[in-house]
Amino acid sequence: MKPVSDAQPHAGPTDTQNCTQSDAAEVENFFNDTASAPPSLKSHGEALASFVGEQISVGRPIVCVSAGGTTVPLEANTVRSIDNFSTGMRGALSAEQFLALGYAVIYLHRKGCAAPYARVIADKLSPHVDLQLMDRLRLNPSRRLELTTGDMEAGREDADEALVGALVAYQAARDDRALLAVAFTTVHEYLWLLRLTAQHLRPLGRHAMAYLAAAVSDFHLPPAAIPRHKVQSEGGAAGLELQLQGVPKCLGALSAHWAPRAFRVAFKLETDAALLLPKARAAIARHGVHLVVANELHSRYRHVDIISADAVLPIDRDDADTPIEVPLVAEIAQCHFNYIAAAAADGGDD
Ligand code: PAZ
Repeated sequence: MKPVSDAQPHAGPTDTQNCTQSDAAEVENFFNDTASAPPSLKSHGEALASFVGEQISVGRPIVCVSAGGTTVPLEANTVRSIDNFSTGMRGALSAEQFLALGYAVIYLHRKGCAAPYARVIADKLSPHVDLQLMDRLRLNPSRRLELTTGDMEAGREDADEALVGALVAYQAARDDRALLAVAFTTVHEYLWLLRLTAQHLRPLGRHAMAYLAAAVSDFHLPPAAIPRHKVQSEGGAAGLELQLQGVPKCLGALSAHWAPRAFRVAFKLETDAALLLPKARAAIARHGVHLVVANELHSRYRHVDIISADAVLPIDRDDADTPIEVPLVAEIAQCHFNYIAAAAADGGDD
């Protein structure tokens, strides 16, 4: 069995053939309805263009880390939605590891979920601390943490080592222009922003990576089927029947069209451990990703398997003080490095 770090996507003759025709048609139909595009798409595009340009100019690899769960709104003026479980912690911890390894990170995350470095402050001070609020925190000369809001200063806290470390690391990443946050809530926003991000990564060729840990809804109400106003309950003893449809499978499009030379890592979560390996392998074959990180809900912070087309590498958390994302990201980055080196050795294209 080959080491997982020789990861190649399942044997399609070329990367660009890993998108089945029906998947491709569904994806195309979804993006043809531009009414479902988030209004922020243009500003995100500008931020991505400038961020990617800066990384290219300093020769830094970029990873898009997705994190958190997507929602399926049941109404356009949304009162109710169906949510996918994910705290975002996997993505937040992984993003920190990638930054420590010298990557630039696009953190494509569910608004309000755990975020790199902010997760430490959120855990110790207030669950509301996100990346935006991190910009308003500073350490005063007597090492107390201050929240500055315009002219006001509030919430002075004695900062322990973990808080100081998180704030300093965040500020270093920000000042180095190595971290860009892009937020979604609904599955439709996620799909548009994933495509936009992947398209911006395309010029990096093999020096880009997609590391997709977000928990993305499998079923949705297509944009055209979402009622405008709150669904009414009068006379509704019979309850509410919903006919959800499958969400377009975009991983294949990412592999085939959006960023075909990027290194692609998907995640697979199951609650029935017996399904993990077959479903992870099926994802490699169907979507042309290089690796799938397979995890079971309740053991996900203790054990994961990195699965390639012909190998399985178990990763365990063996030290209570070291999150599993440390060995996980180290292994994934090694696989990415091998992938870049393989092209270079072949006199490759990037
Ligand atoms: O976000 P979190 O730390 O609570 O959990 C991480 C995870 C289980 C969402 C992630 O490791 C994962 O498997 N994401 C893909 C989920 C899916 O199969 O859609």
